[in-house]
Amino acid sequence: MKGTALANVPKHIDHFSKFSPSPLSVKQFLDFGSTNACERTSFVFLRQELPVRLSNIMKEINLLPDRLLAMPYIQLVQTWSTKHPQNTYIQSLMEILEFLDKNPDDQRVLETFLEVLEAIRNRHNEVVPTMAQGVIEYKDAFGQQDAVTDHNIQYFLDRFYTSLISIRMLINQHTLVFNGNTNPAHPNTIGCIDSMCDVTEVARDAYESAKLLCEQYYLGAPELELRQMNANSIREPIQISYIPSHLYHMLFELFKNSMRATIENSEASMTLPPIKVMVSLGGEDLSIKMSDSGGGVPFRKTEHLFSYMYSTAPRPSIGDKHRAPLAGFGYGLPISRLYARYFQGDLQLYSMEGYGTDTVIHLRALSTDSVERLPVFNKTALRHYKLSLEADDWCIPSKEPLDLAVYRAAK
Ligand code: P4A
Repeated sequence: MKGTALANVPKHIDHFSKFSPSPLSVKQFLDFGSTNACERTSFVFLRQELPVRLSNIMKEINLLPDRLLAMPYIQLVQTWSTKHPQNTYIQSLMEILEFLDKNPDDQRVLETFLEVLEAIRNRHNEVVPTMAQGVIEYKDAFGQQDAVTDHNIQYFLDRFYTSLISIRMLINQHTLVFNGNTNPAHPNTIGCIDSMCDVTEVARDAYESAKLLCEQYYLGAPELELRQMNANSIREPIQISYIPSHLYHMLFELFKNSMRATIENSEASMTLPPIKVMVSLGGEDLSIKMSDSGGGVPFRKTEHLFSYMYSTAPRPSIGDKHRAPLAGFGYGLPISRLYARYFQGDLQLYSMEGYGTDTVIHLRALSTDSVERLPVFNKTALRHYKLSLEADDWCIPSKEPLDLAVYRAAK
C-alpha cells in the first residue's frame, strides 16, 4: 500500500465521520434493485455511503478502554495507527476511496467496483470472531470485571456489529443485483431480500437444521408445534418483505437454545416436551414467539445471555470430542437481537425459572417501516464511552444480617 495514501487515512476518516449514515428502508432496497435498477446510481451512492459508515464506526473503535485496545486481536481491526496497514477497516476504506474520482459512466469502473466490494465482504468475514477473540484475551488478562468495561464493551460491540451487518447488507445488495445472475428459483428475491418471505417456511427450515444438529449430539430432538395467525387475511400464508437469511439466523439460534434446554432439563423423563412456535401478522407487526419447557434461567441471569463479556468462553479446541455442537459460538443471542433491531424490530426473552423460556422476535410488517437502525458517532455516543465509575444512585443491598441498632445510629 502506498505510504502517502496511508498517511491521509486519518484525514479521510475525520471527513467522512462528520456525515451521518443514511438509513434505507427495505422498500428502498427493493426499489433500488428492481426493474429500473441503476448500477450507476447505486455506485455513486455507495462510494460515499460506505466510507461514511466505515468512518463513523472507526471513530468509536479508538474510544474503547486502553486496556482493551491493547489486545493483539483488537488491534487487527483497530484503526489509524498506520502501523497496521493490514488492518481490515483501513484497507477497505482506502480501496473505496480510490473510486471517488472515477467516472461513473465508465462500464469498466463499475465492474472493478463490483470486484472490490466482493473482496471487502470476504475480508470482513473474520471480523466477528476476531473481536470475540479480543474479548477473550481481555478476560484472560484482567478477569471478568468491572461494570464500566462490561458496559463499554456491550455498547461498542452492539454498534460495531450493527455497522458490520449494515455494510454487508449494502455490499450484498449491490453485488447480487448487478452481477447479472438472477435466481430463477426465487422470482420474488431482489438481492438478499425476499418480497414474499414466507415466515413459517423459514421457521420450519431453521427447526430442521437445528434438529439435525441436536439429534447428532443428543440422539433425539423435541418436536415442533407451529401455529400461525394472519389477522389481515385468515388462511393466507404469512409473507413479508424481509431478508430470509437474517430471519433464519435468528430462528436457528433460538431453536438451538430451546432444544438444548429442553433436552438437558428432561434427562430423567421419557418424553420430550415440544417446542411451540406461534407466528402472527397484524397491521404493524409480524411477531414470532418460541416457547419451550426447558426449565428456564433465573431472572438475574437472563441479561447475561445477551452479554458479550459473559458469553465468550474460550473456544473449545478443534476436534474436542466433548464440544457441544449446540453451544454455538457464544454470540448467538446478542447478534440475533441485532439482526431483529437492524430493521426496527426486537428480540426479547422471558424466562420462568423452573418451567421454561419464551423468546419473541418482533419485526415490522411493512417494508416502509423496516428502516435500517444505524449507529452514528456524535457527542451522545462519546458520552457513553466517558462514563466513569461513579457511585450508583441505588443502594447496594447489604449481605450482612441487618443490625437495626447500628443502622439507626449511623443514619
Ligand atoms: N434454560 N433455558 C434456556 C437455557 C436454559 C434458554 C439455555 C438452561 C442456557 C444457555 C444456552 C442455551 C440454553 C432457552 C431458550 C433460549 C435461551 C436460553 O432462547 O430455553 O446456551 C448458551
